Amino acid sequence: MSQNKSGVEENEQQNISRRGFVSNVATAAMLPLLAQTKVGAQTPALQPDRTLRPAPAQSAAKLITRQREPENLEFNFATLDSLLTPNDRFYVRSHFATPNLDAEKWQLRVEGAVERPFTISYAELQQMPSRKLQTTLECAGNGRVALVPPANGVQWDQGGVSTAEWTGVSLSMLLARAGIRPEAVEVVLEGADSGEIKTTPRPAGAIHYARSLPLERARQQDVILATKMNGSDLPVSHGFPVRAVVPGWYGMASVKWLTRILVLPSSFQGYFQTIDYAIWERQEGVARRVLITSMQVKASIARPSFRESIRAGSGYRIYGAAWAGETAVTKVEISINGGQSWQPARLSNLPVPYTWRFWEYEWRVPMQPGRYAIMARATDAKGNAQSMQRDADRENYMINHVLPVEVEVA
Ligand SMILES: Nc1nc2c(c(=O)[nH]1)N[C@H]1C(S)=C(S)[C@@H](COP(=O)(O)O)O[C@H]1N2
Ligand SMILES: [Mo]
Repeated sequence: MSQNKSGVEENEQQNISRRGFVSNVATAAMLPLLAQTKVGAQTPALQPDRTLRPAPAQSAAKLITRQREPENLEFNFATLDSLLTPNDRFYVRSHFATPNLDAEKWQLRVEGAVERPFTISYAELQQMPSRKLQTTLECAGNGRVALVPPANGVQWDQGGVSTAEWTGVSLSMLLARAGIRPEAVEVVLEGADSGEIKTTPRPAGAIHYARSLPLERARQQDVILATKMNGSDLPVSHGFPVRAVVPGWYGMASVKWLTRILVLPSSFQGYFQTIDYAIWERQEGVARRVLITSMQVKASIARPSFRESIRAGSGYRIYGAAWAGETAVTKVEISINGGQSWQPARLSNLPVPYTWRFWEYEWRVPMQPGRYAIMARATDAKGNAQSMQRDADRENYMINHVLPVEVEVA
């Protein structure tokens, strides 16, 4: 692990090489997710903590660089210790160079299939009534490093996910002010960032980052245009001065550096809507392209970390977080034998809508030395449990099948 100028850990190579680690458990094709740092003896107790905490100064808490340009930084999931991820530990996922916007000059244009198109300034937006919303954001490519064979895209380990409290104005207020015309069906959110796509198929020139929401979803009060993250102005990397937050959906819907809202009378066929951030789905035997929306139920293990050495006969606390997008996590189960049998984990904080829940499990570590495959599997309120198998039609997105973390008991 080397340090670059900004002090961030560089271990992409290490992760990629670990992909080849052969596991002899039931899910051999799925690679253990790799934690960067051993949590060690002074593991902080998981607090049912809804308050904000100052970012700890330890280097272990720093973001992991996956890509420098554009900026793609991963939350160090092994350091999970609070419900809200401090801003300087929150993962960053950007497709183009980070735009440096001046809040004084920033303007948001609302136009398209509306009665009264208008432009609003930052100061004006700040004067509107705002709401606070806590939500877990997960990149749809989170966990991709585990896919075999390797999938295209940023090689996220477990940390393409974080949670924050956002403050902002409901998108619905701006839509109401503009007056939605009857033919409107979707609302496109466009960012100020732009660039060229490097993989085919692709448009010939530069495009902006843009995603749409069905009108129905766009009108829900909990879709907000956030100006604050965990009580501070949005950091530049997270969309300063204004970003959308679409709770319960994968991160791609929460458009950063928002500068335009375009109401459409038809479904949006943008690049990040149909080519990227879309998967295949089979219905009645027909495979069709489906856009990615709601986060799927998932439990991730923060402790132990990959290949951690654990003392035989000891008591060991396995823990992590689980989330389920627009619905609630109802159950997390643990297996220490590669999925042959499962025990319930304890859900350790009260459920907060759209927000991950901590879980923990006291493991009485066997006397028998050897390699153990630890798994966590979550179930949501709709009865969906995490699959044991990867659905290949999802290509490089929506990675929520059960992944083992292998440890050495010695
Ligand atoms: N304008 C813009 N918005 C964007 C993106 C982007 O590249 N440009 N990336 C999206 C993706 S894929 C994710 S996962 C989230 C990440 O938000 P974060 O960087 O604040 O964690 O932002 C989304 N919004
Ligand atoms: Mo993402």
